[in-house]
Amino acid sequence: MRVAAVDLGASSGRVMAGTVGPGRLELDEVHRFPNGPVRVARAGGSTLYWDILGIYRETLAGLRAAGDVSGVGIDSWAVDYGLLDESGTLLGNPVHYRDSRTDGVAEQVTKSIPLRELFDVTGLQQLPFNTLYQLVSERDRLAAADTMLLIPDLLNYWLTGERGAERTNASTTQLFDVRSRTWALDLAERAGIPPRLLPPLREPGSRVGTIRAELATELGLPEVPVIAVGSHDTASAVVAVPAEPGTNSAYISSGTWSLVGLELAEPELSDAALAANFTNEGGVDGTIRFLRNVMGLWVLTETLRTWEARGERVELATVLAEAAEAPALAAVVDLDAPEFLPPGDMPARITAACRETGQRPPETRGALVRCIVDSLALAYRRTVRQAAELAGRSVDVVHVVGGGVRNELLCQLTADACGVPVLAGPVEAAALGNVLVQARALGAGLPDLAAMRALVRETQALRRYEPSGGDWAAAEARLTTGALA
Ligand code: LFR
Repeated sequence: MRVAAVDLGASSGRVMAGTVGPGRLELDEVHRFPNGPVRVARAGGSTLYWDILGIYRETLAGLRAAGDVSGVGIDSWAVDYGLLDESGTLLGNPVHYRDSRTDGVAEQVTKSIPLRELFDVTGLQQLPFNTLYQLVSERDRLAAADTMLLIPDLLNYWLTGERGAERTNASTTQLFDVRSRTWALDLAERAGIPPRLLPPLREPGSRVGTIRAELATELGLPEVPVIAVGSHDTASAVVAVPAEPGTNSAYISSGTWSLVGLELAEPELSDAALAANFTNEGGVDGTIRFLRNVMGLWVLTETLRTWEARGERVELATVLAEAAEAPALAAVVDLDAPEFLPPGDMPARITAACRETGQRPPETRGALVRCIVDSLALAYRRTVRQAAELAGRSVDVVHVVGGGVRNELLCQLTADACGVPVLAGPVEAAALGNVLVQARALGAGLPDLAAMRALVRETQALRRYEPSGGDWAAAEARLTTGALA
């Protein structure tokens, strides 16, 4: 069986043709395109947008390139959305979650809806860009809107004409009740968000509709079903984590963000989970993705962008090789600090963070990249340990999936920092999870997550990294005590 998986990341989008059969799971990348924020001026400032029409155009180009398939599924980053009026017309261009429109909004909302209550209902971590806060930031404009569609749901609407909200992505909005698995309509109302904006929910694996006939004729696309996969990219990536049943494993979905956590059967809503800012996002087959967002490779790619903007030509492979030679744990920073969220001059921010904690800032490019990679591994260590403790589990192996798998230095340092083996792979976990859920929906067997993961283990290249030491506890202490390196 052959299906098309559209996997949209914050820095690139790709369309994969996936082939599934007994002992067979293959991806063929038929189209890849850059994605990223577009800053546009307005009175008194600027707004950071997504180029949503460009994304749609490239999605169509990819589907055309995929040729003959039996199904289509779309996953993307979470939380962002487009608003439609009653006629289905897009009202304004979707805003990027790194835009500053949500500055201070969470603080304002939690004055009237206490954080403990918000967490109790939604199970969600506090991120300034949660859909709830984005909608509140544009509350005055919502009167004109009839429906809010998250990015994959919006593209699905353009492909099929059907409106709805796929559940795993809906669970990231902070408007979704984690226990009843329905929209938290009461909470929406109290936050001033019209409940009519929240469309009917659909389960991953259900059928959204069929590619519209005009599109099929105009573009030569097959008139095939569009399947609601785990449309949150992290939900799809977790489907393809090749965990063995019965093992104590944690996962890190490592891309622009690093999503670090465990798969649970029930949400973990304790005060301690709230204090540690963990989230309970909805997974495929009713699982809970108990995890925390760690800033991720964003800081590294933004660093390269800063250097390139200054006219310095920098190759990722070269600076990573320099970083591998640079002294270990010479300086570490807390990558979860809010100053690393917006686009900008990361080297300057890292230098400032080192000075604030009394550490000597890195002086070469290799040392700066080493500081980022060491700091990421340190954040993984802290988060894996917290997740295990909060869920009352032990962790014997850490699975790393996503683009970060290619970063061998990071994988080794993750094993060192966490003190357990790392199993790295697959790289294209989100696309594989997308393909697997479609294949099941279209009748390819694969009854449950265990069967899907067994197929991933059987067919995908995985690499094991053994822990080799390092004084990570001392490095961790430096983030707070500011002792000189
Ligand atoms: C990863 C991801 C994260 C989400 C962030 C913003 O691509 O989907 O899970 O918190 O992007 O949407």
